[in-house]
Amino acid sequence: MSAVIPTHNTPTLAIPTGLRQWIDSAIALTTPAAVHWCTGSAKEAKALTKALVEAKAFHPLPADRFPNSYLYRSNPNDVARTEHLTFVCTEKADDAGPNNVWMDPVAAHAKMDALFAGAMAGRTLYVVPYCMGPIDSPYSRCGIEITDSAYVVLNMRLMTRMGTAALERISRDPSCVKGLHSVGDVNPDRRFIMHFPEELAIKSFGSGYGGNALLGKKCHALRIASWQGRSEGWLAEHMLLLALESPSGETHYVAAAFPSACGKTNLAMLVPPDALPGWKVRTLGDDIAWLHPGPDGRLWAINPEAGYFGVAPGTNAKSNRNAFEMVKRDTLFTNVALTASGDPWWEGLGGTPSIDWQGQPYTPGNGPAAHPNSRFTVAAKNNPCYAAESDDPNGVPLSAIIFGGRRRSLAPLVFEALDWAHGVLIGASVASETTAAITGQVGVLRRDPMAMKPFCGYHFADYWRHWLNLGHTLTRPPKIFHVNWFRQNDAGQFLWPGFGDNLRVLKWITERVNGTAAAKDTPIGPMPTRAALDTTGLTLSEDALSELLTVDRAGWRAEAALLKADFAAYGERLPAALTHQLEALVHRLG
Ligand code: OXD
Ligand code: MN
Repeated sequence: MSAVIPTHNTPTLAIPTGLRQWIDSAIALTTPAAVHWCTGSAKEAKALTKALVEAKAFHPLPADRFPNSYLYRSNPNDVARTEHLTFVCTEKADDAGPNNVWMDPVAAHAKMDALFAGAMAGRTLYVVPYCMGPIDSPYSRCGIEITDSAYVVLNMRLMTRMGTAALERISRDPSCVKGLHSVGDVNPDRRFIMHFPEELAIKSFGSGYGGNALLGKKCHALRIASWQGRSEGWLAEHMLLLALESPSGETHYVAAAFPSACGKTNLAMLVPPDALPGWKVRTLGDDIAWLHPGPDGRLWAINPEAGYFGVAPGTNAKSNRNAFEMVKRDTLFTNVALTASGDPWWEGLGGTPSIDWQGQPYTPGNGPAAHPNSRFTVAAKNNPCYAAESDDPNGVPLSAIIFGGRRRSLAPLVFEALDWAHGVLIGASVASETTAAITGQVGVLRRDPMAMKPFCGYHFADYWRHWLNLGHTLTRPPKIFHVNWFRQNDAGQFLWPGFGDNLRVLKWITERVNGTAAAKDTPIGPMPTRAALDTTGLTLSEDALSELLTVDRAGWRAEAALLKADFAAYGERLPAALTHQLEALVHRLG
């Protein structure tokens, strides 16, 4: 380490040489005023928080109602993931695939190193060791993020197993992901998020926004990990993970993939309706799951994260009672509004805002008071329905995988895949109307295979092949389903109540796994008979129910034609088995 750099706390642990050299060269390049190795301790978090409050970057919330909680306002130009500035830099452009924006790795390094040169002058460089997954799990993977943002450090502390325990693991196993991040001058013209999967490396410059800056999350646990998973025989997926316990005490583990802001966090923390007593949902994860074939022929899952970076708007005691409770302490809020008494506020909460997300007096004419992509960051253990299995090094065996999207028409409430390969087609067909989690137009239908369009670190055709191959290794694969909570009638009203009532669909799914629920065969896959879907205590018109459980053959034929055109973009790499699945669907549709 350069002698001129004051170091707060060099660790005593032996850091593998390659990593030490990488850290030294990052310090030499970015020329920080100080270097701090993060331990993850409460004392450290307190000191960083205090400094952010003093710098007016953190706004303390009323300590009696929101103890140890703070509001952070990001630069208004930096409020969401920026997919057009997110690159996958593989040696061969083809390996990144048409689903990614590609840049040559040599050019990308040169571009990024020029931006990073001197970028941390006058700032502290934080070395943030983290572990994705339980520290003692063979399925976990580590990383080190170098950042000049104390906000990032505090978020990483909530979102990952961060600090000394992770560094100890890294000192034993140096194969960790190297992430270099600087907020730079938060200039969108100088903002790039580059991934180098072949080097297990990330460089992110010019953004402090979660998905761009908390490198353990989308960058590592999805883009780089999906690449790692392919070479090592596992899957990194954009999936929530939940435990569903029936009144008889039987537990099924379910993973579910939905595009951003389709209610993953709400489903992961679902509160069962009063009409279905005895059912319980516990949360293992709300965003990412890593899936491994187990020695017993089942598919096992861990959640690599340790916290939630959830969308605040729409969260309330009805939509998500658990989230509503858990953010009342130890929470970092980003870009929410404030009430007159200084409490955090967002659309859907009730009451009135006083100060908007940019810190200005709220004027209704100026748009929403909280940014539509405003967030809360909170440790998973704050969740009243946290599943203790989240810390099991072996993970949990999956009974079912669910795919879903936000679609006002066509996709019925729920249908089942005929087998694993058909399930891969269903996953590859996921489409959803866009929301505020990314920059760009809201409400446009886009194809988002496996909800991984923004997150798969390699060519989608190779990814589907990997899914298909992995299925062959499973003798007891999970059943695969597709759901849609967002069907609307001609008047634009939702047909299905959603939220806690989604348990009714989960119940049918686990009963299908047990072989006890009835289904009718349809060209797109088995669907519940009316009697098999438990509607006890639900006020739902017969018309709504029949619309939710009907297959519009003409609409599906048009969908299959669109899908064929979308798949054509993946060229010759497209696995034949997937094409056969699509042909079989067209045949069944008649
Ligand atoms: C997220 C996203 O932030 O998917 O989880 O955009
Ligand atoms: Mn997500």
